[in-house]
Amino acid sequence: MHDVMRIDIKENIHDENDHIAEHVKEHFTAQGILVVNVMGAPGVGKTTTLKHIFKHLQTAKPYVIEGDIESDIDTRDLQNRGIDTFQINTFGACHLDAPLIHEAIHKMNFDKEGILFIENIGNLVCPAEFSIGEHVKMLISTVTEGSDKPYKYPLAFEKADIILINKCDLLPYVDFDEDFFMKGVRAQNKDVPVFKVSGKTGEGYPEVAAWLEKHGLD
Ligand SMILES: Nc1nc2c(ncn2[C@@H]2O[C@H](COP(=O)(O)OP(=O)(O)O)[C@@H](O)[C@H]2O)c(=O)[nH]1
Ligand SMILES: [Mg+2]
Repeated sequence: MHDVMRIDIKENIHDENDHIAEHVKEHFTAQGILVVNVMGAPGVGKTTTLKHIFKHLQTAKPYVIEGDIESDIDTRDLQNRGIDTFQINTFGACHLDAPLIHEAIHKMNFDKEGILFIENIGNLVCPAEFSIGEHVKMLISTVTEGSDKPYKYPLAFEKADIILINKCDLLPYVDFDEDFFMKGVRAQNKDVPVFKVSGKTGEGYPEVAAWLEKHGLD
């Protein structure tokens, strides 16, 4: 009988990813660029949020990497607004990883200090597992998704450095139990700041932009 050696592939993949992520982060820290990993389910308002935040940045220049399985709809929209945006299509993969970002940044031009927003693939599971060189993980949840999401997707809420509750303009029309939601958030993440925002009315975004501009590169 042959000896069988077990290899934990998942662990090896994460080690390699984390190594490259650390390199990417150091690269951006040296350039004075804060990297924000924007995560959330499809349609929670990730792109809408970016457009609002850009209006309120006082000094930081915004850059964007758009992660999508297919299409460049968001990238064209942002480029038409004058934002330096680079498209990554994963053609099936459910999250971005550090090697993809490493490859992308060598094709981009960062001429000024600022903030690089990386809109991850719309998904509440896989993106939370992979670092991509970010300083900040920004998780967007919505009142329309239901208040049980912190209980069902705990890792995303545990890892978040900032959480936005979006679509607050729809609160009168949905049964969103904010106390239950916040109890679930706090069970995973005691101190994470939570901002209530609306992509429809624009409320809450000045505070989010100010929080990001104050964030250090550590
Ligand atoms: N009512 C309402 N609709 C929103 C809000 N934010 C985004 N949307 C809409 O939700 C849809 C998805 O938004 P988008 O930014 O493309 O989401 P993404 O897939 O997470 O990037 C669009 O039709 C937006 O206009 C909000 O705060 N309130
Ligand atoms: Mg989008």
